[in-house]
Amino acid sequence: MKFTYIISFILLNSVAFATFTGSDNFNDNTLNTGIWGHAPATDLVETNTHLEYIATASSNEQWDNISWKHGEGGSYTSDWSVSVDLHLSGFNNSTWTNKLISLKLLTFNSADRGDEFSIGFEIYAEDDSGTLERGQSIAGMIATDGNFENAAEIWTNYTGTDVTVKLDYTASNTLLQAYYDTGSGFNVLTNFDASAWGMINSNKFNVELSISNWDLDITSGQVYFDNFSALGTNSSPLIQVGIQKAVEIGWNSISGRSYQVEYSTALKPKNWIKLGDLVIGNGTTNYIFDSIRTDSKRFYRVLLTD
Ligand SMILES: [Ca+2]
Ligand SMILES: [Ca+2]
Repeated sequence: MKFTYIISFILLNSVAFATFTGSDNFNDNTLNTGIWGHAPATDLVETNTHLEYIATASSNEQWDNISWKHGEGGSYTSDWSVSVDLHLSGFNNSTWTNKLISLKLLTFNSADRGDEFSIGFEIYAEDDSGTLERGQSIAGMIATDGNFENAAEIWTNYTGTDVTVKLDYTASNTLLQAYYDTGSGFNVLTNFDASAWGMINSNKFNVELSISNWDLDITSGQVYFDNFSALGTNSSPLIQVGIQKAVEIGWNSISGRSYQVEYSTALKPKNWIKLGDLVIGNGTTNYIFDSIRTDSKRFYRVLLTD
């Protein structure tokens, strides 16, 4: 039996796949643009170990957001859950007219921004058809067609500064639920059977952290997100594409003879592992490729088997 050693040492780069699950505690004060889409997000800044919103008042409603890039790996065919801490402090709306600050965690159809399901924390004084309404509340909203004027909204008054909110989906009964926790455990605020949505079998939804500000100066420490978490699996039909390092093994061959390539992670292993099937010699040089995946190095040998 004749064999040849071809020895390779290869260092691997990390390989990125789309996964739904992940988290961010915003503690290193640099927004991770690998996991967050950041447009426009000019007023959302990762600082003081939070994702802070800092802005100057404007009579136009100001809006900003970041989106969880891995969100599009999720679908309504598998369970998932997303949560984040919301903070709102240092405001007094007793003298306000037409001012609002709102933080939201939301999911929506990435194709048309419809089919929105959200939960947020807001303080406001809004002129609603001639009546000035003031309040501070945790609010859940379902806007099935993207029409917020006709959205179903459920809220609960809350005057504290911090709340954890969560959106949760169970595929078996297509149930979306919005939860909040003000320190004594999660309560369901609202829920919705998503089976009415045309996107139920698609993979395309976004997860977003969003801010609305109407005419308020916001200084550091007043408004922030923290401790984002996403749990879930990618839908099975999703095609994943990744770039892997590979090695090409080549050897001089005799036409018609059979060769077996084997590999190992050690130079003198107890057992070599077959790499693919027998290769028939072409009379010049045969080549095969091996994607080495997670091994930092591999050794190869080629056996003439007949
Ligand atoms: Ca943090
Ligand atoms: Ca960061």
